Amino acid sequence: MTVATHTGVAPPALAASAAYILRGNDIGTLTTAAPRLYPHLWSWDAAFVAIGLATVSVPRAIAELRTLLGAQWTTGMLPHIVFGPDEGYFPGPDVWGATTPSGARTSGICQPPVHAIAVRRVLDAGRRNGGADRDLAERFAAETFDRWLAWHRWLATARDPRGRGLLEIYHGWESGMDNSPRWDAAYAAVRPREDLLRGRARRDLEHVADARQRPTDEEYRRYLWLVHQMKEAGYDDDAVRETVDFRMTDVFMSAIAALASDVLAEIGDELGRRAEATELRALAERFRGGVLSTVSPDTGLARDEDVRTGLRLDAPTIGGFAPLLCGGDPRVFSRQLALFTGPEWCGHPDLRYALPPSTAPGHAGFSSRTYWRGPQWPFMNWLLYWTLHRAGEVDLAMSLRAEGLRQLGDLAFGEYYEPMTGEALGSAHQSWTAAVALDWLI
Ligand code: 2M8
Repeated sequence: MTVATHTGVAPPALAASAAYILRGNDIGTLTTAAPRLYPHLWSWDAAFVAIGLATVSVPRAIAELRTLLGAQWTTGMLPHIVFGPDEGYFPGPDVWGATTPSGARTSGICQPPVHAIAVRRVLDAGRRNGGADRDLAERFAAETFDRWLAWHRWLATARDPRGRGLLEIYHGWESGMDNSPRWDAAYAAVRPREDLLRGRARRDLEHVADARQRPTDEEYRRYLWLVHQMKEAGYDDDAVRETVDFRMTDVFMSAIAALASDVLAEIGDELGRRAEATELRALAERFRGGVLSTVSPDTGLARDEDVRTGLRLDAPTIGGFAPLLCGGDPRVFSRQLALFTGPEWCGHPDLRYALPPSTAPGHAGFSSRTYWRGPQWPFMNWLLYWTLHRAGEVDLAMSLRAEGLRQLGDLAFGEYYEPMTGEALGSAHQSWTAAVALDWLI
């Protein structure tokens, strides 16, 4: 289908540029999340990268996922960063101090479990292509199924110890929405040691045009403090849970766990793994129930909870749309659809493109140029597009695709976009941005 982009770039030119970006960020075994700002593999970025790569090379998409799996912890956790050789990121491997038995240098926390969606897309691409790609993709799914299952089981036990259907996170980085207003109240209670940034250079500020696009030093001190606490606890799941100063349930991550457990269950069925598929469907049900239990009758949005205080948090961010990902209650779903497309969100009259801002423009915590506090994120548009399409909301899904492609017509492949002007912000040539453009176009 032909979709005009805002600068009139033809779809083949956009697709070719996206493939060129991914090729440029490829250092062999991994695709860096971005060339300078993020010179390593990030867990959920890698899944979206594999989704994009699958359209042009099934073997290369599989290699990306294998690199991530090669760094899986013995507990089953997939770490949020797998470090490559570059020394230009802070906090790097020396700060984290985590090396797996296989020799991979990693961080000590996780990110949202979107990976089963990538396995699904790789399988679909392999089958579409046929021949060697089909064999490779089917072998890959069969060989790695137990590793993805171990990841989901780890989440269900280590991160949902009471079986509430709500995953706990111990760092805002685990949500992937680092400085979202979702976490403001919890971070306000984190009191870091003053000297934590002294003598250590934040490398991220070297790679953005304006420091206001990134978290503040005060926020970074808190981020580092939590890393310090987790390292002190030896990254032991039980010890971390009891000692860390940040302990939140994350509704968006829980909804992704529900969605991805269903997707992995479907793959399990195809592989003849019936018992595991049943187990995964039960997990999906549990997480769906957890997410729905948090929906505010007042706002219609799902809410995170501070486990240490029991308080539910009402910041109107994209995280509140978790039920759009996992479904489970038609009334909640249709209320969310109306809200999502309405004037407070995608239908806001000042938006350049009808795409979800990361924070509602009317909210006090909204900041149009600051990272997870307002900008629109292309990979997020893709995730919602894919999920809504799967749920039968084809018109809305196709409008997210069309608007998302128009936004990417500047060929900047920005990390995120100013919602009112459409300006690309953060890192240029961001891999997951290029990857979703490819999936949309090919
Ligand atoms: C951002 O997070 C990293 C820390 O993990 C950072 O700011 O240094 C987030 O947008 C996260 O969701 C993303 O996975 C990562 C790499 O793109 O960057």
